Amino acid sequence: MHRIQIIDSHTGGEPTRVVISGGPQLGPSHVSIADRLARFRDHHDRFRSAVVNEPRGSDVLVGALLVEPTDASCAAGVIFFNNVGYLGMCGHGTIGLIVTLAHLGRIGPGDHRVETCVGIVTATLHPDGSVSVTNVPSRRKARGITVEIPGHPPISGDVAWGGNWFFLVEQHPWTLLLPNVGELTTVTTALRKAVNAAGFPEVDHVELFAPGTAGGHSRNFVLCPGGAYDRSACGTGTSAKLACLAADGKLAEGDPWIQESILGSTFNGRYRWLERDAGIIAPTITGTASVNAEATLLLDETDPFCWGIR
Ligand code: PYC
Repeated sequence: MHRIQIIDSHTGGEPTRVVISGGPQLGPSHVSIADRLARFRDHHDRFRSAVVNEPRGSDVLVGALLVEPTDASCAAGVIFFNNVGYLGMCGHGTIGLIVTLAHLGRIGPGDHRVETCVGIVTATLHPDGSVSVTNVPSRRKARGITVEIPGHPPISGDVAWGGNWFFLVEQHPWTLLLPNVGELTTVTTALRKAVNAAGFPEVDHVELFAPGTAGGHSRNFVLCPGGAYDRSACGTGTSAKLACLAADGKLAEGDPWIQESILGSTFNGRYRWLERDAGIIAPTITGTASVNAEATLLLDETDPFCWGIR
């Protein structure tokens, strides 16, 4: 029987499962996190499925494997994963990870550097328990890309990086309300396929926007790579949004941007310029997470679904 110790939390409704112990051996701490992710993917992918997929998890769960950082100034290294693969960065997951490490008594209020496979982020645990994540440098790659999906008018959006790749759509005919998630999932899946075919194969998240309804500047619906929608406002998606707002001159450096999720939970965003001419920003996303389970997963090879339903 293999045992995996986990702590679950949610950030604005979006769950994170941090693997505390029992994970695969991915190599020594001088090996880059990106290379350890490759080893995870190539040799231990069934572990990913066992942790986040049914019957122990669900399509919406994001896993966070704690690993030794290569950079000694970091409090932790982390590899994020989901129902279908691996994530470069994860904003809600980093907030969940920091709250989990605080829950374990491993960190206290203050700044903590966290090494991900796409770079080091800085997470500040505030005395009130909220967390601000200064994400990897973010930027818009392409503006006003128009695609067509069957049965709908042409849709234009921007392609941007916020630790993951997004297609961000402001103008569209859909209503961003929870009862519509079925339709929203269908159209954003079609949009992703269309934008991939239009020369942006890297895009794996799609983000629709509408005016805020709970006091925020905007509400979003975010399709994640495995087909689930983000219950939170999506930290990397909000970073990509800030990069677009900055590039368009619609939000000044340091000004607040409140991004609502489809549930109405919020992230507070702001940015500072890193390279104004190149449109590169350092986004900071603030949110809260709640720990809701401490558990041990049991992997019994005689269980026909030991490695998850794939
Ligand atoms: O918060 O960055 C995020 C995120 C990505 C996928 C799910 N959540």
